[in-house]
Amino acid sequence: MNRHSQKQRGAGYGAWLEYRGLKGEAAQTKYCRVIAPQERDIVMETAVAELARGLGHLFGQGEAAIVATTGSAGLSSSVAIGLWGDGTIVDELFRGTALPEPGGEGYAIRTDRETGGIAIGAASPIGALYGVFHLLRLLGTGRPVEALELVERPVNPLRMINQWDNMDGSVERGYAGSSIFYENNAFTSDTERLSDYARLLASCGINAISINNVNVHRHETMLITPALLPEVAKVAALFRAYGIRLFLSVNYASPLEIGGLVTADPLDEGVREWWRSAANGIYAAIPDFGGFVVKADSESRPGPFDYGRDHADGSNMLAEALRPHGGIVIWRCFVYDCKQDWRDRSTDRARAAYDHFKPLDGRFLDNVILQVKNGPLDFQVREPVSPLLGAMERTNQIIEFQIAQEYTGQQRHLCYLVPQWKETLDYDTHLKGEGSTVKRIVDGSLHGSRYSGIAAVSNIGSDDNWTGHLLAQANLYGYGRLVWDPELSAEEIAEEWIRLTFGGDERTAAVIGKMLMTSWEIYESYTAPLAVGFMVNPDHHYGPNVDGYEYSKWGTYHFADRQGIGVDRTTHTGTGYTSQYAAPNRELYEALESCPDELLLFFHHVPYTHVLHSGKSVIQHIYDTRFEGAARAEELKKAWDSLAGRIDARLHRQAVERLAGQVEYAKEWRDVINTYFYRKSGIADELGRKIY
Ligand code: GCV
Repeated sequence: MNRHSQKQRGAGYGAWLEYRGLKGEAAQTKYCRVIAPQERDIVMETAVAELARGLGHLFGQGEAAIVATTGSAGLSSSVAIGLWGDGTIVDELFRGTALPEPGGEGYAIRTDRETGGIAIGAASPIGALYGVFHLLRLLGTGRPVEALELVERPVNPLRMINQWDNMDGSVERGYAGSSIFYENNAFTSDTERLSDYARLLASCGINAISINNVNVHRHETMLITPALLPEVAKVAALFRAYGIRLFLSVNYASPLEIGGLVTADPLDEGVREWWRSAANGIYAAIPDFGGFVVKADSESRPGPFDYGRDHADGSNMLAEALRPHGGIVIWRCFVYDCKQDWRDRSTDRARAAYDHFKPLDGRFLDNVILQVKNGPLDFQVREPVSPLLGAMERTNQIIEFQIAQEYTGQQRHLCYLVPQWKETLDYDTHLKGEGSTVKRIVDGSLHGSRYSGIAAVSNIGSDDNWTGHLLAQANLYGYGRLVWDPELSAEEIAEEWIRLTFGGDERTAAVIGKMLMTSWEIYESYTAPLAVGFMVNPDHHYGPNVDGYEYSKWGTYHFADRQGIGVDRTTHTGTGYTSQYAAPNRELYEALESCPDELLLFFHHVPYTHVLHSGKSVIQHIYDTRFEGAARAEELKKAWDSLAGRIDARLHRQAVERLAGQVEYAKEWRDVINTYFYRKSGIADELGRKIY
C-alpha cells in the first residue's frame, strides 16, 4: 500500500485508501497527470506521490504521470498541486478567484471551467497533502468534481492519536493483534507498516501521535535516552513524511528510575536539570519532536503527589524543559483514588478529576495542556460529559476519547462511536452562557486557549485489516474526520467510509449505514443502559458481571440492592458531584424529575418501581432493553449476511464471525443481567419472557 510497498498484505489492509477503480459516469473524465512544483519538501513529495497513486488506481492506469509544467496539453486531464506564491500554475489558477486564503493547514480546490482540470492550492505542504486526500475522497465516493470551488481548514489544531503500545509487543486495551510498533522489547523491523499507518492517519487529518502506552514501564522509560532515541527518530521520520508530529509518553519517575537520582521531586533543582538535559537530547535527535504525554499519580503510576507537590508543579517542570524547543506537555487528568474502600459511600471517583485540577486553574505554563477524558469515569458506553471540560478558563485543555472499544465490545461487537463523540462535542456546558459547547472548548474558541484539540486512544494492531473487526475501521476513520470538522454528521462520515471501503453500491451503503448508525444504541441496550456503568468482568473488562466491580477498590459501583439501584450524586443527599456543573445542567441532573432517563442511574439511586419519563418502570426498562438489544444484535448479523455477494467476499467474511459472536454474547448479557435483577428485585417481567 505504501509507495515502496514490498509485502503482501491481507484483505482490508488498504482500508479506506483501497481506491477501487471508478465505474460508469464517474470514470468518464480521466485525470491522468499530476502537475507539481519541481522543488518539493518531504511532505509535498508525499502529497504528489499520493495524488499520482490515487488517480492511477481510481482511473485504472497504474500511476498518474508527474510533470512540472502544463506543456501544450494545458490543464486538461490533470490535477495541479502547489503552494500559494510558488510561481506554479496553481497561483495562476487561483488568481482573481473569490477563494479566501486558507490558514496554515488548510487548502483550496477548484476546477478550471475551461479545461476541466483541477487545482489544489495550499499555504503549506501539509495543507496540500490534506487537499490531495480530500480530492481523492470526493472521487472515491463518486461525488461530482466538474465545478469544485472549496476551501477547507481543520477546526481543531491538535488532532492526536495515543498508542497504548508496550515494547514487548502487547497493546494495553488492544483488540486487533499485537503492536505494529514494537516486538520483543525492540522496535519493529516492519517500517513499511508504520508508514502505511501514518498514511491512513494523515488521510483523515491526524497530525500528532504518541507512540507508547501512558503506563510507561521499564523498557519504555528508556525511549528518551540515547540508547533508543535513534530508533525513535526513525519512526518520527516516517510520520513526519505525512505531517504527523511524534510524542512520547514518559515515566514521571525517570530521574529516579534511570537517572541515578534519589528523587523525582519536581521542585528539586537536580531533577529539573535532569529533565532539561533529557529534553536537549531528544531535540538533538528529533528537532520537531512534539512533547510528552504524562499519566501521573494515576492507577499506581508515580507523580508529584509522591513528593507532596501538585500537578501544576509536576507538569510545569516538564514544560520548562520542553519550552526552549517548542515542545508541549500533555498532562492527563485521569487521576483518582484507585484504592478506595467500597464501604465508604461518600468518596466518589467521578468527582476526582475536577476536585484535583479545578483549583489549579491559572497555575499551568502555557505549553501545558490538560487531557480530560470525555466522561468522569472511564469510557463507558454512556456517561455524562466530564464537568472539568471548559471549567478551567486559564488552562489549555484537550478532550480524550477512546477509539479502542474497551467498554464498548472490544471490537468483537459492532459499536460505531462517532455518534457518541458527536453528542459529547455538541454538549452545551453553559459555562459562558448558552452555546458554550464542548466543541468550542476543545477548538480553543470559547476561552481563547493557546493550545487545543482532541486526542484518542487508537484501535489498531497487527491484524491484517488493522482493527480486527473490519467495521471498527469506521471508528478510526470517523474519529479523524470528526475531529477535522465536528460539524460533519455521523451519517455523512459513515457513508464516506462505506463507499471508500466497499465501493459505490447503493444497497451496501444503506445496509451498512444503518448497521453503523444503530450499533451504539444496540450495544448500550443489552449492556448498560441508564448510564449504570461498570457491569463487566474485572481486569479484561469483557462480558457481563454485574457485581464484578461492586465490592472492589476501583470506585465504580452501582449499589444495586433488593429495592433499587444507582448512585446518588446529587448535592442535597448524595456525593455532591452535580455541583461541578454550571447551571442549568446542575439543576437538570440534581432533580430526579428532570434528570434525563439515559443518565438516570449515574445521578440517582432509585427504586426498581421508579417510573421513567418513558412511562416504564426501571425494572421493566432493564428487562425490555436486554430483550430488545439481544434481538437487534441478531438483526445486525442478518443485515450483514444479506450483503454476501454484493461486496468483496474476503471483506465480507471478516465480519461474519464477529457478528455471530456478538449475537451469542448479547444473549449472555441479556440473561445474566435479567436474571440478576429478577432475583434481586423479585419483580416479574410484565411480558412473562424467559428469565432464569
Ligand atoms: C492505560 C482505564 C484502562 C486502563 C488505562 C487507563 C488510563 O482504566 O482500563 O487500561 O491505562 O484507563 O486511561 O490510563
